[in-house]
Amino acid sequence: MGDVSEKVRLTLKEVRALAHAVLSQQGLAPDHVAAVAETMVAGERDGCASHGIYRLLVCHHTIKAGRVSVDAVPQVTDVAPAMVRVDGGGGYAQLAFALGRPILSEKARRCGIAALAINHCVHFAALWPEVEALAADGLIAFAFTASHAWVAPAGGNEPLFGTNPIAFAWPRLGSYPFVFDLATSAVARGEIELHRREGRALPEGWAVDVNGHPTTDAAEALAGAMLTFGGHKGSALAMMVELIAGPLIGDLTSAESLAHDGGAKASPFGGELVIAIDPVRFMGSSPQEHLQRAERLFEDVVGQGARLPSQRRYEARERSLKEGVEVPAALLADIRALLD
Ligand code: NDP
Ligand code: PYC
Repeated sequence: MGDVSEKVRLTLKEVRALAHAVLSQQGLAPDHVAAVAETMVAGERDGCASHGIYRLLVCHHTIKAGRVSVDAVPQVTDVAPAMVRVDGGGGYAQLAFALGRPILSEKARRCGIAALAINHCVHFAALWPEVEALAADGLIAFAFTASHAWVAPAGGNEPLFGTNPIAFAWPRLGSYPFVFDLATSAVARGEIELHRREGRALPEGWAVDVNGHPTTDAAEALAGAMLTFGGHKGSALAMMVELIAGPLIGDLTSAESLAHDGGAKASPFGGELVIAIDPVRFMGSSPQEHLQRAERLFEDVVGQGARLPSQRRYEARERSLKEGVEVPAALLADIRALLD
């Protein structure tokens, strides 16, 4: 391994071109390429390395393993006035979300609250781009997806839950939306993979080895079990995600996704649940007043010297839009090697 700290600066245009080149070369259909590349560019732009262009290596592996339908055409079903379903047909989730989003937004505005169930999709991405897009439509949004059984429930030490992220967005007056997006494990698995690539030790409390003993070794953690954040509380939330992004929408749990994978080590396969709320409908006769009260809450958090979730991300975005991004040279070399 070369100098793991060496970095290369790229413009976002170069990041996008690289993502398009790698994904197209793998035979991914152009509409999927555009949707998938954009989520990676967004990750890199916002300083979310575990879900930026590192994911090109993950997609390459998943496509090569035949675990994603490269030309899937998502099918939309209008299930009910407040529910739409998009069957991803075994393709990546991004295109399915792009098709479902305008329908979900329209239904949420009409009904006050609405849900989008995405089924049979391959998921490798962060959820914040999706809830942030719904906030741009003026909506409050939640998103949930299960992954592979990598995480032990609190009190156990066998992998059962996925890293099961929960994302939330609240549109704000005149600024970026309030967004959080967090794995219900102590950290996303992608972050542990990056630690392994770069030979960095893990903080304590992220994982146990195959014998159930605490470990700070990334390879041992990947072979053993990850831990939930906040002990039994994260465990309960991880379970909720299993239920509402799995059986509730007729899709796989993380254990079922891993079984479906059959040792291919491809990205998780299953469903995603997205819920959107129209604040204007919920807030009654004076929505502006209530949105203003929410603004005071945000100001009170920041006023204590605390930071809002996504503040780091938005600051990274401002910087990247001006200066481009720094990518580890070793990662870039591995990605470029896919084009040889
Ligand atoms: P982090 O623990 O880094 O961050 C989780 C959230 O907490 C972010 O919104 C972050 O904002 C915020 N945050 C972090 N530190 C602070 C702080 N000091 N004060 C206030 N807010 C803070 O992320 P995770 O490792 O949990 O997850 C990373 C990504 O992995 C997510 O985007 C998630 O969607 C993705 N993921 C995807 C999965 C899938 O199956 N598709 C599975 C698991 C994870 P900020 O970004 O500004 O730091
Ligand atoms: O980082 O845990 C993760 C993850 C799983 C699927 C996509 N990202």
